Amino acid sequence: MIALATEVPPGDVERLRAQFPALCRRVNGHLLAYLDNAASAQQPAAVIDAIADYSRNHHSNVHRGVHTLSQEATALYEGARGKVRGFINAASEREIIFVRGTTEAINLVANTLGRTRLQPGDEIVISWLEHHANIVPWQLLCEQTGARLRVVPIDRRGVVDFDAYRALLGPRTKIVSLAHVSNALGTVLPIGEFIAEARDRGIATVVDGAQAVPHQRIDVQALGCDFYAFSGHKMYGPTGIGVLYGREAVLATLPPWQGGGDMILTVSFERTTYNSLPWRFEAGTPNIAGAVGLGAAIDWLAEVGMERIAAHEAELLAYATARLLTIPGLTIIGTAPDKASLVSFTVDGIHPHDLGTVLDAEGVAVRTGHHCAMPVMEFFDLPATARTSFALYNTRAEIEQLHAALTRAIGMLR
Ligand code: 7TS
Repeated sequence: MIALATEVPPGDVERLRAQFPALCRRVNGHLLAYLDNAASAQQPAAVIDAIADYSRNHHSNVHRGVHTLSQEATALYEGARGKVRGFINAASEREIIFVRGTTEAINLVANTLGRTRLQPGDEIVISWLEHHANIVPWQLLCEQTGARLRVVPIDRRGVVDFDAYRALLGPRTKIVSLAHVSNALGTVLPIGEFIAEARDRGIATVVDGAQAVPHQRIDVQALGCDFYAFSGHKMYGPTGIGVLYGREAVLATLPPWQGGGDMILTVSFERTTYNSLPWRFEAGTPNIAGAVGLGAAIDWLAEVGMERIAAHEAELLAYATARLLTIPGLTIIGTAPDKASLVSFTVDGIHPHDLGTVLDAEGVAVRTGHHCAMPVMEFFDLPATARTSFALYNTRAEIEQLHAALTRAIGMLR
């Protein structure tokens, strides 16, 4: 259990909540209980204002103009890169590539590292609990190269089998790509141990950190991974911006992916030379406003403190788990000992979509469906689950609102 001293006092949460305009909304006549944070978290005023300030006062294209606005936009964009570097403790800003999100980050790795390193018969190892973003790019790569996808099994709790993982690693394994935290089950992988096993064998490592970055401090150097991917919109920033961290020694050996402006040094019809890191992987005008918003989210998170966030969310997870288990017929899917602050569940005899619809009528926002993790649903022999996922601003009162709404929904739908 979490020591009381590290929990965020209730007054603190109220002060944090007041900074999120969307949390003050009413939905269908009820106070909004926003419990779909694993999909996208809400944005604090500091993020919204930073984007508005950029758009009002500094908007221009980056890396091109000598004029003042272009220089300001460039400084803001590159300043955001510096903030990301510090946030995940990368060794250099050359290792921080701005992308659209986790999905694009993984596709970038598959299309550069994957396409140049894989031979027919080589193997890529993922796990059973991956989001589709960490499955489909590798399947496409397998089709293109003749490589083979190998999948590490999970158990009934949703824990990835470490021994089976070790047994799968062999001379043909070229890439390991694993979620740090499962979006469908909440399982937290001891990712450092998984990475170490692969690194010892000279295998490239990719981590899908989409669900980890908002909840715990990430140190990519301590983890020792080659790549780490995440999305701005799950960490209180805007959509359309995300990050691929790549270890410089690996990135420097990769060919470009997309071609166009910004990623070149010189172009002629005979020969094009490419820009240095990280711009070599950022073709075209980037999402400048998005990067500014992400930078503001990082500043804001640093002010709140990742340890404080982790403690508060662990407390919410324990409380929600206990409260949900009092509901007859409710089963929690995903019971790993180390879980992030989300709970997937089913209720006997009721389809999750029907539950979600009735909960929405009560102002409670949860996710229902396969969560872009269809193999997980297949493993548990379910079409879908309902999922409540918590952020730093959620409260016990909202969990009570969920509990009451669920109880009413079950009475209505049974
Ligand atoms: N990986 C994981 C573990 C995720 O949870 C998600 C998004 C992605 C990758 C893809 O991120 P994107 O920003 O590129 O879309 N997960 C969810 C979810 O759980 N509900 O909606 C999106």
